[in-house]
Amino acid sequence: MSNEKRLKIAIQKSGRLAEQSLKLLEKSGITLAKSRDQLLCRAENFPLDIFLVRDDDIPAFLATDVCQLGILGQNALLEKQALGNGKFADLRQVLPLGYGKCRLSMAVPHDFPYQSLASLEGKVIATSYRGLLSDYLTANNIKADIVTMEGAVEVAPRTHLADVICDLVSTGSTLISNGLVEKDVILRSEAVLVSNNIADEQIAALAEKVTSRIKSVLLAKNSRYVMLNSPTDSLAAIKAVLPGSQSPAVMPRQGRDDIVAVHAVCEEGVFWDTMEELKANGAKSILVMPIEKMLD
Ligand code: PRT
Ligand code: ZN
Repeated sequence: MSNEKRLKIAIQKSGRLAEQSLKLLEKSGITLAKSRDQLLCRAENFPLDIFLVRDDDIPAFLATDVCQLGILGQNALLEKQALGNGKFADLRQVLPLGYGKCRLSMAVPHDFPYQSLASLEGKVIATSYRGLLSDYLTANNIKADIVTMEGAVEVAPRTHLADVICDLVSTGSTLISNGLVEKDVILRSEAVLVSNNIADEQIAALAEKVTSRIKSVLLAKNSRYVMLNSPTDSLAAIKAVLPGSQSPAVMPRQGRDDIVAVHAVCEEGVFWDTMEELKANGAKSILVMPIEKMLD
């Protein structure tokens, strides 16, 4: 049997981050050998095992070195760190991943007389984020009672369990349908790649390789390859309009000295208004293409 060392990475088994986390690994060239119903899946083509677990358990998998990398919401990591008495202090956010975006916010009933955070003095606040909330209240010198709830936090004011709530919000529709209004944002969060302190050199090198591949996937996802023809005398204006492009390639067109071809990798979104601005500056035959892979 091979005694090759294997990196272990923990991702959410099912829930809001599960699909995208798995897709991100797959796009990074890591394919699973077994079904997703198991706790542990071996990657076929990379010395890596994937643990499919509840997001709340990922910090413990990392802190105990069962896994060296994990993907979870910043909110979940920071909450564990806030409550963990230093147990999770060594866990490091390596890379924001751009999905699972949400915010942890205070929300109050429509008829609650909210002027500022000070309006919460002496009130009862329901939340699943006791650690982050109590740090926030302490930092702002507010004394309030916290009621911890595992779910359905938004019903707490209606059932008189609490005066106000502190919960995750993404679209805001849950708050609206429960007659609540969003106030202070305590934290903005997204899914993040987290690492523990990796002592083993070989495992650290594998983690570095996976991280670098994920970075490349994210960069390619946000980037576009742009090709266009530019009048020679408006080249400077056109270069200035290309978003997030360092140094476009400029090539002569055979038999034409009035136009040049411009090829650029734009590391920001290329929207219709950018294309219209390019056109207004004289650009012709503008092509915008997705990039499949990119390695710096
Ligand atoms: O089973 P497991 O423990 O793994 O999953 P879970 O049920 O604890 O977590 P899950 O899958 O619901 O969320 C995982 C992560 O997704 C969270 O830790 C956040 O980082 C992120 N995320 C992004 C969200 C939301 N958006 C979100 N809207 N997590 C929860 N919500 C809930 C929120 O609590 C509220 O009940 O959605 C409701 C509000 O949504 P809107 O769209 O109506 O505002
Ligand atoms: Zn959870």
